[in-house]
Order: sequence, then C-alpha cells, then structure tokens
Amino acid sequence: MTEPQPVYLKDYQPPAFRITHTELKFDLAPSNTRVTALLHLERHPDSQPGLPLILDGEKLSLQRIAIDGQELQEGEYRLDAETLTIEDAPDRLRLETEVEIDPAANTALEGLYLSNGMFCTQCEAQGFRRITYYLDRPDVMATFSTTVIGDREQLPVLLSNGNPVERGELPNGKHFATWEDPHPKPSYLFAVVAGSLEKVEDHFTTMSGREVLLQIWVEPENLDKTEHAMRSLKAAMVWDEQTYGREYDLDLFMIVAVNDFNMGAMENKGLNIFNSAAVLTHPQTATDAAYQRVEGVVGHEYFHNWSGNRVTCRDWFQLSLKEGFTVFRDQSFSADMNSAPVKRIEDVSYLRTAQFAEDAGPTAHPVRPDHYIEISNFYTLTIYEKGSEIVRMLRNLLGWDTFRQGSDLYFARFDGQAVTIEDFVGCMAEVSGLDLTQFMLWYSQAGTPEIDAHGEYDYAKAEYHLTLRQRTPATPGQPNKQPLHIPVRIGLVGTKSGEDLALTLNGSQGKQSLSEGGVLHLREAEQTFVLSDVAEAPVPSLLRGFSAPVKLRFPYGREDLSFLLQHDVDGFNRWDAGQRLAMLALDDLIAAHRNGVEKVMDVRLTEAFRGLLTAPEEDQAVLAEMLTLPSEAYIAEQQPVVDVDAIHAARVFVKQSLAVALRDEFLAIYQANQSDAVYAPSAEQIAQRSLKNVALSYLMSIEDERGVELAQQQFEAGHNMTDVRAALTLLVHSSRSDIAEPALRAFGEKWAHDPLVMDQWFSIQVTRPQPDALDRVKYLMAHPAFSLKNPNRVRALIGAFVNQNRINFHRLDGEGYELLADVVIKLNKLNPEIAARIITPLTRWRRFDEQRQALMKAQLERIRAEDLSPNVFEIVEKALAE
Ligand code: B3K
Ligand code: ZN
Repeated sequence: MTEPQPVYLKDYQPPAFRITHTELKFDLAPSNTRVTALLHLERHPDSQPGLPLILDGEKLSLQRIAIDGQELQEGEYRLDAETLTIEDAPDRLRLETEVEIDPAANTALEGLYLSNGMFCTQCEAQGFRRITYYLDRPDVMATFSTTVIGDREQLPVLLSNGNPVERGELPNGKHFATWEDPHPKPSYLFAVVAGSLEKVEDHFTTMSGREVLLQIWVEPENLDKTEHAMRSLKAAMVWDEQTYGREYDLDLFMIVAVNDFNMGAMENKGLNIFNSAAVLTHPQTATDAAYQRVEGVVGHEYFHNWSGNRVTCRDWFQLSLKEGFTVFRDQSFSADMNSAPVKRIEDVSYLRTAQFAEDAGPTAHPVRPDHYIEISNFYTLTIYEKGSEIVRMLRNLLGWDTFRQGSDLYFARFDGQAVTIEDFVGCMAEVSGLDLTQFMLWYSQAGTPEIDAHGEYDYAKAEYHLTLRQRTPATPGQPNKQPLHIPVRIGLVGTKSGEDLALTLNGSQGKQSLSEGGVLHLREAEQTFVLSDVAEAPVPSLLRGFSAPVKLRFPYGREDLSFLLQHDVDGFNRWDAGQRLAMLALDDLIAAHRNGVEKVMDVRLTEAFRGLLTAPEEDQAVLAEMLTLPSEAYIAEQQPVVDVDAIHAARVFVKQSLAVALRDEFLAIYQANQSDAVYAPSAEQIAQRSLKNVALSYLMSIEDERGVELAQQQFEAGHNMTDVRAALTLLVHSSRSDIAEPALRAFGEKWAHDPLVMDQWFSIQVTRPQPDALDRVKYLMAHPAFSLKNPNRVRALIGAFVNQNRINFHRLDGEGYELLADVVIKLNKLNPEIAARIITPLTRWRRFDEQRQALMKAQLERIRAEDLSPNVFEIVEKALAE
C-alpha cells in the first residue's frame, strides 16, 4: 500500500477548466442511484493551453460518457480510483457522464447517503466527487440546475439548492422535482434531500422589501421542536442586515434536520442541512445549552451565505477565511442575543481548554495550514476558534466602524469569487491604513503565544512600567517563531480608589492618551510600556476581554486577585481573576495530594466565594460562571505533567470545602432561584437556572440529605430538561445509586423513542466519576440503542467518556485506552472522519506520566498497524512522530 501523500499550499494552480453551468439528474434508489451530469466546460483563461481535463471522482461506477453528444470510446479517457482524465479535450465542451452510486453502503456520511430512510448529502469538503465526476474544488463556481427523481410514496419530498422550477409525475410510481440555483457556487455547497418529511413555514421580509419563504423540514414526530430554530433564523436574518448590511438573496431558505451527521450543520446554498441535535428543541427534551447551541449554529450557517457562499475560499488552505470570520459573526450574534460577558467567558474557556491543547500537541497547525493529507482533519478548533480570535483582534485593532468598512469592501469587491486570506486582511489594511504585515503571522505560525508580564510602580515619578515579553513555543515543523503583533488591552485599577486610572502612554511620540480601549500594541519580543501620571499604586488588569488568544502570566498575589475580583470593571477579567485565584489554591492542593500531605483549603478562596454569594452580581449569569471552578481539562492544561488523579482529588476537595463552609449561602441561592414560570430560553431564565443548578452541584458534592432531597425533587418535578438533566446528572454522579438507578431507569424508559434525549442518557452515565464507569461504557455499547454508525451516539457514549471522564479514561490498567483504540479501529472502516476526531485524547500521550505514556503509545501503535484511512493515518503519524 502506498502511503497517502500531502497536498501543499505552495503548489496551488488555477484550474485548467472552469464550469459555467452544471445540470444534474438524480434517479434515487438506496443501493443504485443513477447520477447524470451535463457539465458546460471551458478552458480557464489563466491556464496553460493544452492541459488535460482531469475530473475528480471516487467510488463511482461510470456507465456512460460523452462529449458534445458523442459517446467516448475506451482509450479516449482514462480512469483511476480518484480521477477521470481526458487528454485532448476541446477548449469548450459539454461533458455528459452517467454514474451509479450506492448511498445505502455509505457509512462515511460524505457524498450522498441515507439517514433513517431519507436521502441527504454532505459535500464539504470533497464529498461531491463521490456523487459525480467533477472539478471538485472551491475555485470552480457554476450555476446548477438539478432534477431529483424518486419514489412518490417513499420520497414525497425532493429538495435541492435554489428555487423550485418544475415538478411532476413519472411512470412506475415515481415523481420528480427540478431546482435552479442562479448563484454560481462551488460543488461543496451542493445539496440534495429526499424523504418523507414535513415542514413548518414562516416568512421574512428583507431590508429591501423582498419576501423570503422560510422552511424547516423534519420527520413528522419532530414538528413540535422547530420553533426555536425558526425564531433564531429570523433573528439571524435581521442581525446580519443590521450589523453587516447583508441581505438574503433567494426567495426560499430551507433547513433540514437529519439524525446521522458528522458535524453540526452545513451551509449548502438555500438548503442548510443540520444535525438534528443542532436544530431540534423542546423544553422537555433540550437543555438551555442545547437551545443556545441551536441559536448559534442556525446563525452560523445562515451567516455563511455571505461569508463563505457569496465570497468563498480559493482553496481549502483558506478554510479559516470563511470559518474564522463566520464563527466571529455567530459569537457576536449570540452575545447580542444573550448575556455578552457570559458568551465571552464560555468562548474563551473553550478556546483555552481545547484549542490551546490542540496548539500544544502533535496536530498543532497554523490557522492557514501549508499542507494536509486529509482536509477533513482540518475542521479544527484552530481553524474555527483561533481563526475567530484573529478576526476579533482585527476588529479590536480597527474599531468596529472601520472593521465594518473593511467587511463591506471585502463583500463588494469579491462577491461571486473564490479568494484568499490576504484578500480579506488586505481590505482591512486598506480601509484602516494600518500595516498588517506582521499581523499576518497569526495565520502562518502555529502554537499559543506566551506573554510574561512584569510591572513596576515608580512612586516618585508616578509612572507604571509594564514589560511584556512574548514567545511562541516550537510546534511540529516550526522550530523558530517570530514575534507577533498582539493587541493587549489593559487597565490600571487604583489600589486606594478601587477605580480605573486614566492611561497615558509615554512613548517615542510623546504622551498619548490610551483612554479609547487601552490597547497596547506589542510587536517586539520584549517591550516596556511606560504609563505616566499614575496617581496611585495600581493593580494591572491585563488582556481585558481576552484581547488576544495568548497565555499571559503575571505574578499576581492572592490579594491582587481578590482585589480584581471585586473591583475590575472588565467583566471578563473579573471572572478570570476568580479563576486565577482558584488555580493558585488548586496548584497547592495538587502538590499536597502528590506528596501525600494533608490538604488544607485556601481561606482566601472561601472568602472570595462568600463575597460573591452574599453580594450577588447584577448579572446572575456571570455569577454562575464565577462560581464554577476551572474544569479538570483546563487545570490539566496548566500542569507540566498531567496528574489526572491529583487534579480530580484537588478539585473535589475545593468543591466540597466550599460547600461545607458556604452551605447556607448555596442553599439560599438555590431557593432564591426556584421558579414556576413557563419555560423560555430567555437570558434571564437561563441565568436563574444555571445559578440554581451550580448551587445544587455544591450541595450535592457533599451529598448531605438536603442536597440529595432537592436533587430528587427537582428531577421528579420535571419542569424542563435543563433542570431534569442537572438533577439526574448529580444523582448519577453521586454515590447514591439507591436513588440514581431508579431515576436513570425511569428516564431511559420515558425517552426511549427520542434519540436526542437518549444521547443525554448515555452521556450522563458514562461521565460518572465512580470506578464502574468503564464497565458501563462496555455494557452500553451493547445496548440495542447504540450504534457506531451514528455520530451523535458515538460522541454521546465514547466521546463523553474519553473527554469528560478523565480519571476513568486514564485508568492505570490502560483499559480506557484500549477501549478507545478498539473503537477507532472499527470506525476507521465505517466513518474515517469521526474515527480521526474521536482519537484525539490518545494523541496527547506526551502530556502524561511515563506509565500512561507507554500505555497510550502502545494503543496508537496498535492502530497504526491497521490498514488505515488517510484520515486516521495522518493523525496517528503525527501523534507518533519523534
Ligand atoms: N462548513 C461545515 C463544515 C462541514 C465539513 C465536514 N467535513 C460546517 C460549518 O462550519 O458550518
Ligand atoms: Zn462554518
């Protein structure tokens, strides 16, 4: 077997041909669907003359091929496993092909596949080549006309991109529908759906007064779960008009919910296809977090209509051009719809826990990678979340108004084109006059920059000297890094007044007021900023709002942190001060656990929490975040060698100590936030519920009778899934199996018919810290409702166990690792994209003690010995590379 080879950004060539129009006909049948394609091709003006026409195609069985109506004979074209080549193609031609494909056998869920008897597609990044022979690359954009033929009874609904233009009856119980998409698009945005679906409809009038019909298509039993998605869609449409001046451009916008889907959703032009988990909600079945996810994903896919579809990527190395920008847009949308500080805290927590870990591991890659083996492996946290942080930094550097001008220029100049990251950043430079040359390094350098900050207050001169030293650690293939252009937003909080002091920067150009935003531009490896007229000794508040995706160290004492926790006007940094304070306590306790020394709780942390609980925040949602301790995964990120047991023990100790010391306060918060109001996913209600459930989690951590009783009552009251799930989780994760088991059984029986609730039922059990968790995973894998073919189930059972149950996954007998390797080996054959994702925790083996390292490495080697998909091959090779 030849090893899969990488593709390089530097090798980019414009396509030899372009396609002006694509006509497709699908004759749908589960095991033998016929796809006829008529491609209007012409030589690309920028390409060298005489190049052959090479079309992509995989797993296709070619039945017929003709050029301009003339059948081609053997010898006039060449086929291999991945291409169809025509050596002497004319400069202009109509190429007709007919292929047969097998959607029923498609377990990779890429291309055309079946989900619950319904046909659907996933073409990004390179799934279209599993449907027909094509120039399957994003810089080939064509208008599409698509006819879908299917059984009238089984497949009453036939959908594709654009506008419906014709439908009718055919012999043999079949019918057809023809769709036309007038907007030229790359093949990755193509979609077909056919099934027995029902819809809910609504209308939207765009800012220029056009009427748009909105449809959400679901299986009949889910018709009552679409309201929130529809509301979110309309809110997203208004938001994009008001915030970015972007209007929708077709008469119809459709969303379809499918049960088997590799990712969250897909922005196909006019026909978004969604994982049902990212669209369906009901108070009884979906948690607040699920409601917020739906809002965010509906927004994200809708926003792609401009950032991705109208203006798309030249090649897949530019993926973050559409993803980073669109994540930034969806994060801003959610911030505007809910509590903005909480949204920022959640996004940063996720980034610092998961993306920083990726950036420090063997699969670290730049936001614009320079090579890949399998592009599906690059739909990563780095491309998405770090990519969004880069766009956010641009917004911070330019200010919103100028950033918006840059965005307008980008959309106007490149509408209908496939472009690069330089094109986007170039617009930002042009409208602002800023030199963003150094800033571009954010796209090419992998790794999380680290800033060591050091401050000195000079009483005599009333100056504060802040020295910032930056360094980006080496990452695979990038041993040496250059200094980046980093926006560091700061404040100085006066220790006497407790208030923000005016900022005057004393630089080469004399004194300059930093009042607007307080952003320092760090460009050198080391730079000292002199702030003058500082009337009193300050505590610096650094990296406000998390102004750059970096790790910032400053030698804060516990007193400084308690002070910032009380006084910082920056909500994000106030939360972060609390997290830092908790980390200091946790570090000591981790050391104590290791050394077998008695654990002693940090009184200052207890007092800080008492302060939070007794002088409650105005923003209850922020308070809930402040009361949440850093996760085990985040704590692990801060340790040089991860000690899973010590981290778990230390965190449990802090939680229990706080619960014992502040039991009455937690109880009061719990009771104050009880409510009988009819469920609504409103910011106020969500804040109340999260605060109440955080309080309950403290009470349950010590399992006192009152806490157990409250959890049980809350579970039985069954007001909504947020409360039910929170209570059930606390019961199942406790040692009270006498109460947990009946509750779990009742829940499982009640919801056996609802796959999204059953996903939660699986997750709750396998994340329990008790030592039987691994046995439960094995037992549940044999449950009739479990299937490796359904990505949501795999994530709910295996993903939850390996990512959220660290003490049990990292068992010293290596059984957790072996179980994951078994799953990866099976999924490698069924669904390589999911296999290559689920393996992640094993790739981080270098972070652990020697014994665990050896065990994890042995499983990676076992996987490597298999006949691997390019997806898993690429990840395992990187994980084992020296
Ligand atoms: N653009 C899709 C990505 C799907 C690719 C899967 N291989 C999801 C999104 O970012 O909106
Ligand atoms: Zn996206």
